[in-house]
Amino acid sequence: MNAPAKLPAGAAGSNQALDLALELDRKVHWLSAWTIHNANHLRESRDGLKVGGHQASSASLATIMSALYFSILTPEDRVAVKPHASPAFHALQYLFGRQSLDQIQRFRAFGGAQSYPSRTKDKDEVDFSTGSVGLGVAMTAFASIAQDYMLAHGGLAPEKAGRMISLLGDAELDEGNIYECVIEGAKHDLRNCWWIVDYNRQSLDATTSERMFLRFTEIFSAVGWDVVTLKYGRKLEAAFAQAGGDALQAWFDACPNDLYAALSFQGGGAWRARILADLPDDRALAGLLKLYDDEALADLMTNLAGHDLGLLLDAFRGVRDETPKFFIIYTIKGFGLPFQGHKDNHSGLMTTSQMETFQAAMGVPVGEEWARWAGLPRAGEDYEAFLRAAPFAGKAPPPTAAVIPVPDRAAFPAPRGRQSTQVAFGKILNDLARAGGPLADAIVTTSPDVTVSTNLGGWVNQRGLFSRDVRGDRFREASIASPQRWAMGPQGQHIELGIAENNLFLMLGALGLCGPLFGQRLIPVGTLYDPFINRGLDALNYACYQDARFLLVATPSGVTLAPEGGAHQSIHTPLIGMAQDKLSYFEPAFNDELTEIMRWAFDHMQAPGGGSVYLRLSTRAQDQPERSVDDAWTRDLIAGAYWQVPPEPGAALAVVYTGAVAPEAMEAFDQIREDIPGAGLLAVPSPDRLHAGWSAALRDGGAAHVSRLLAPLSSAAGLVSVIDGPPATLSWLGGVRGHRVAALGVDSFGQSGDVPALYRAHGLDVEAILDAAASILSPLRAD
Ligand SMILES: Cc1ncc(C[n+]2csc(CCOP(=O)(O)OP(=O)(O)O)c2C)c(N)n1
Ligand SMILES: [Mg+2]
Repeated sequence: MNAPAKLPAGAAGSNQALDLALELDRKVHWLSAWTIHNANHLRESRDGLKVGGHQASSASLATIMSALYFSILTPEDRVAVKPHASPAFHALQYLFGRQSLDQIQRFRAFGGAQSYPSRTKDKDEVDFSTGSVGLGVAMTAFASIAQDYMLAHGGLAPEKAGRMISLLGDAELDEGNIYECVIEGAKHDLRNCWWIVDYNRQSLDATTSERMFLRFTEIFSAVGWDVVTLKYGRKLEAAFAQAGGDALQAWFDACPNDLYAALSFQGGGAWRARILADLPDDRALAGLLKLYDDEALADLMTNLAGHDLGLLLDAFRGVRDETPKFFIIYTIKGFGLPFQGHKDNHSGLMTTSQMETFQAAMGVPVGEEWARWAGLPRAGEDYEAFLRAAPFAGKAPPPTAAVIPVPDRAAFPAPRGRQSTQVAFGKILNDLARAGGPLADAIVTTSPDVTVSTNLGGWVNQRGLFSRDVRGDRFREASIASPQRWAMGPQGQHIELGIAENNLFLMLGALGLCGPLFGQRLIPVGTLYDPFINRGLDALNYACYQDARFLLVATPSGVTLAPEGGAHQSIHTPLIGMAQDKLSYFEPAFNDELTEIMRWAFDHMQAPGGGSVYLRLSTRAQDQPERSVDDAWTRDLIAGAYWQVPPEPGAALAVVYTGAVAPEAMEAFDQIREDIPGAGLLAVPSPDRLHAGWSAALRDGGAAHVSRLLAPLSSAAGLVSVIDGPPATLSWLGGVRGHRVAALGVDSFGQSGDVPALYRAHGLDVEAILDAAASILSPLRAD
């Protein structure tokens, strides 16, 4: 194993600020490596598992981060940090006094600094969570669009706008979501967005494909980005300018990724031997190499731009315009560490003896490993003063956004008459738009090319589409009849996306963070086709993970969308809705349920311990019940269920239903009551909330809503549950009080048909419910 390579040292002849930054950059390298070492080798382990952390990935990006945090970032800039450079991020925050020693000493421990930067779990201020590669990158572009929306709507003063910056690994560029995002960015005139690629040409498994930088340049230029490639450090540039330098540069540029990485690892004489073997007859080159001893040559050949702080500062300072910037910055993975360049270094950890060598090379006194300024050439006050003067030091804590009042029940009437929940949703938004007020003004809708078919048309007609520039509706101008007005402008309140559901969730994520990011809330409402939640599932999870708040309206759902057939029938989304943290899933059957759920959702999206809400709606028209709505009923509804027809004490059966199958459940129930007069009919508009309440009661004690609801039934009673979704959505009800359950639902898909045919085929019709009731009550049942 070779000795640690040189890290940037205080450069003689440069100005004092640069020297200070260079000295502190060494600390960032040191602390990130030490934090990981401490977690793996020094902290007590109770389970014997490897803790992990990425010393090589942190070392690769550390100097780029130092350049940004020490000098470039303004208080308004927001950054998504490459997930596995989290130790470098926390080291920087620690130097700035924004992170505690306790947190970094407990890196990856319960309650300590998180493995990957986390908005919600980390104690220092993380702007955007990262972890699932590619998503944090795209998030910055959508945050930029969200920022433009805020600017255009007066929610953010122009001087408070910043740049949205992603620091990404080069392997993140393999994620398809990046390209979906840049296409959307081009449509929305993306600006003030920087993506800075840590171009170490290594992924997790090995070194990566040759010369991709040419392709990246073409791709990003094509979508309107400025591509800035920073390859050589200044020492290399100086060497290339000397006699023999041209040949050295040509060799350098032609050197394959894996060879370059291997030589970086081998160091010492390996560089010289290889270059001379490749170019044996070039005397000028041989002369140039002679000027360097082996250590100096290794230092020279690994002098890439990403490890040259002064060069990075000049490049970042040189940016003067708003055009999105794509920086390709060459780096070496594990720079300065004994496994630099080794293809297997992604999860590599320095051994204790390697760490001792590294510590000595870094000049950190033994016993003072955590001390901020120990081993640095100047007094601590000098560094403190330098950091205090950095623009980033002026970053204020996340603002608290004012709560937007939600109209009361009287101002929020349920649409009347036979119709589907999808149509009713469109009417409710339309009514809100027409009535106006703070809630309507705060709502921003977005949809991936299904705006019209998810019934947002009325809303859009009134509130318009968002665009930074004004664009007329040509069809309207030409007096061509269309129910849709499609004019765009800065005041528009609908963001139309192309068909990429992943982008929808990232857009909702960004819009749903406007409160904490910019100090003023939006109420984002996104619509899509229910089956295509799967397409953007990781981005949905990512948006929830960082506690973005939004209303997701998915429609049409289930096999009830009968004639559309298999590809559009979503059968398992209820289980997604139940399993997803920070997302409450509702599937109302009637409009009075829908309006109360929406009123609650708009509050819940703003509540400190709240979350996002997912409405699984249907295109099936339903007759609406005539009933009055009061607070007690709404409480039950929001807790997940209410008795539509309460059972008599000791009843032997209840029919339980969710969503669009309400008519079948009700008709079957009417027939069942002729035989079992005391039976009950339980409406479950939110299996998710009902189950969550049950889990919470098991955990915290107390009676669960569901337990109270089921209490009147006989302990020997049967439950027949029915949903246009997986039977498991409701079958757990049997576990609450030990009732037997016959759970009806959909467990196969793919067949077109009409509703009667499909409900028959899947066992959701009246006959199936009656059969299930008969079977569960039969004394001949095997159990
Ligand atoms: C969506 C997703 N897939 C896989 C992983 C596992 N993973 C973590 S880092 C990584 C490769 C990172 O390479 P790169 O982005 O080049 O970062 P480097 O460490 O080289 O700087 C992978 C595959 C992940 N975090 N997210
Ligand atoms: Mg990489």
